[in-house]
Amino acid sequence: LDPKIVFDRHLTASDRTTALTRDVGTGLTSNPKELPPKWFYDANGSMLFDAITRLPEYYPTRAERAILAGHVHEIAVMSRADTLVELGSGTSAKTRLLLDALQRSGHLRGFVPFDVDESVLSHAAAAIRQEYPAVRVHAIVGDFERHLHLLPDANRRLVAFLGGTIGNLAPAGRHAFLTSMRAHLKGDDMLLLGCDLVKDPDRLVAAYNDSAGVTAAFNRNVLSVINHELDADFDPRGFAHVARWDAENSWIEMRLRSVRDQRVHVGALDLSVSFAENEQMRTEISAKFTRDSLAAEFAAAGLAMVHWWTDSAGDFGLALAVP
Ligand code: AVJ
Repeated sequence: LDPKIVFDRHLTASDRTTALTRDVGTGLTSNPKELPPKWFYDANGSMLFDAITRLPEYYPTRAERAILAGHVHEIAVMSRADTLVELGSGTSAKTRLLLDALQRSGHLRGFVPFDVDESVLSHAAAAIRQEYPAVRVHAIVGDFERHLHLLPDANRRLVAFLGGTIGNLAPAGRHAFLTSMRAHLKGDDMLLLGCDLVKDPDRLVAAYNDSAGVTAAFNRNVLSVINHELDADFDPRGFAHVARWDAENSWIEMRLRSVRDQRVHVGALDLSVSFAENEQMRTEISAKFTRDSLAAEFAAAGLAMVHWWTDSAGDFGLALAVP
């Protein structure tokens, strides 16, 4: 075993099953039914999301990468971080830009990737170890809504929360997350947060309803996760992908629409639920921001936005904040 990789599991397989069981039990017995987006990400879901990031319609990943490519040096100089923490790190594709810049600025010692999916995390941790032999990797399998207190300490940390994942949380959840983030940042730590911006609804909807159907497969993957992990019998083909813009809440909503009357049994819960034809179940919200709306949410959590960048089209925003 590589002594320079530490692997912490704050979400063991059994915690994961407990949390999934609770979310599915609650979500399938609510009216309307609902499932939280974190359960998209088993090994197949992480792979499908990775494919989404390369779709022509899905601009956020490319826009955020362009911002990082143009400004990582500034970010590295301002943060002077010795440790990069990445929440929801996935395959850590954009991380390399940050790691390179921090390494060039001369302080970098550690990388802390943090993700709910152990499979994607262990691959990313090993790859980063190989590419950055001088960097210690401390990988954490955890839930950023519950486990921020378990982040390892360092002299100066740059906590990156990229990709717009903050948009998966509703306003109350964002406030709780940012408040908890604020509570765990020390004086010299900084938060680097990426968020998708409000824009023409047609482009937003297209980004979540691509013509190749990859997002539809990603959406249905939550049903396969429940089938495998909770012994359920969802027929994924019995559900159609729906993506709609909710202007009032400023978020994209993904849903699964039952194409017929059907019953589903969840073995692990000994639960049977019925879906009416055309009944819709929400599976994700992806909130969209403006600079001002994000700055206000930071301020309400005791964080100050000290820098703001967008890509040239103004599609995506990257904020640097301090406690
Ligand atoms: C990984 C949460 C940033 O909301 O855009 C992509 C997930 N869902 N397509 C997003 C997602 C559908 C993505 N985040």
